[in-house]
Amino acid sequence: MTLFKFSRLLSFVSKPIVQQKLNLSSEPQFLGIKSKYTDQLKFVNSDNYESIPIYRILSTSNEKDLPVKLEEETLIKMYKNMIRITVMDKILYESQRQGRISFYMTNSGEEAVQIGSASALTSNDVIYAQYREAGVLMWRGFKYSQFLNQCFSNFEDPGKGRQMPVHYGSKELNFMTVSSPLTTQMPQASGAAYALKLKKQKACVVCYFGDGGASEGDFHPALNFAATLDCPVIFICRNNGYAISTPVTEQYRGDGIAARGPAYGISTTRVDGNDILAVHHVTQAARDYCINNMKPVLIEAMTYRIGHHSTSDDSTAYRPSEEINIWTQHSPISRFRQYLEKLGLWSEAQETEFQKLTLQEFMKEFSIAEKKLKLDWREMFTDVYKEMPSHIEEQMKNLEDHLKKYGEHYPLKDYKST
Ligand SMILES: Cc1ncc(C[n+]2csc(CCOP(=O)(O)OP(=O)(O)O)c2C)c(N)n1
Repeated sequence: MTLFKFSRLLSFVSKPIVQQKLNLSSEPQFLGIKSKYTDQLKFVNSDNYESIPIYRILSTSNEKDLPVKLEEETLIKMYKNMIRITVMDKILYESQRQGRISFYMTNSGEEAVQIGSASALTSNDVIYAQYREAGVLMWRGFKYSQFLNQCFSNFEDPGKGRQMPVHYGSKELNFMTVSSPLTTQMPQASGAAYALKLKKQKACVVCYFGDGGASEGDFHPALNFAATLDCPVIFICRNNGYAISTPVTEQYRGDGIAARGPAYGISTTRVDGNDILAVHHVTQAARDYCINNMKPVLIEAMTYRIGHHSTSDDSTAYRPSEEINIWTQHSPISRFRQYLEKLGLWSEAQETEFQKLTLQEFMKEFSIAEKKLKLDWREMFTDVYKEMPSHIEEQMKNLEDHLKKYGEHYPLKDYKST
């Protein structure tokens, strides 16, 4: 005992004591904080905090010399994709009302956030979405038939008809499959970005989420891990004013979502989400920064959810219809269309023609997808684990026996059979 104490004392004494002398009267020496001392007692709050401005390009005053230079072809492609989303939304929304699909969520009002950001990325960038980002997938080349196969849960849905409509995913297009629990994709996105960094890939992860989602616990580790582990991930918040019936005024008291970025040490900006060129520009700049510096970025895109939350919601029960009308008139689509018309790149006649063709094309795919059978019911038991364990195999067998006896009570004709 004595010997042990003595040797510990010796080792302590033998180490040189290099303690820095703290000078408490001048610069603070606290680890990790770049602050000054002050003799003024002050609380930082919304009265003295300067709100983060909203970056925009498409205003009436400065449209001659925009900081974004895009080929005419690209501008038209961007606009056409915005229209394609609205056509798809209209048909799928109405088809849910007719009971032909079980559920749907529209994207109206947010087409510019989706197409503006997607068009600034490369196909190597990995997407983690919430559920209101169909345009991102569309920009990447997801076909009408693919959207439809998922919504109809038919045998050609790569998700094998297991999830609700709009829970899209595409391995080929680097778009992770959507899942319902809000914000679980956020820490996963940080992790995926960390993996990209380890693999030294010149790509980033882009993670979309809503203003409501940002109140989830998972938002915080996602941002903190991304910052502390220097992950090349762009977080794009679609701040559309509502989380179902909860307005943002009840969601937070701070300066939106953007204000939280610097608190995590993340480069942050706020953009007019109804200005497609501004969204494109910030996403492009964020991507460059993210990949060159191996650091995360937070973008808050200010927009408005013009449609109902989903087909299970009637938003006029909690917000005035005048509010919806105002945003409909100033929609991201009408703003971009005005710009293109001024450049002579679009016209009323082109609009009518394109809407007509898009509708025809979509309806053709719709009737094909609607008629397709569902997968063999046995697929309900596969992929729970990679290999099917014996107890699940037994459950499958039980159902098989059950259907042999009582099959007439089930819609088996809608399913493929082996
Ligand atoms: C963990 C979790 N809690 C609650 C829900 C139910 N829910 C689905 S969408 C939603 C609102 C999300 O709002 P926001 O993130 O702002 O996205 P928006 O629908 O406006 O695009 C809620 C509460 C859920 N899916 N997951």
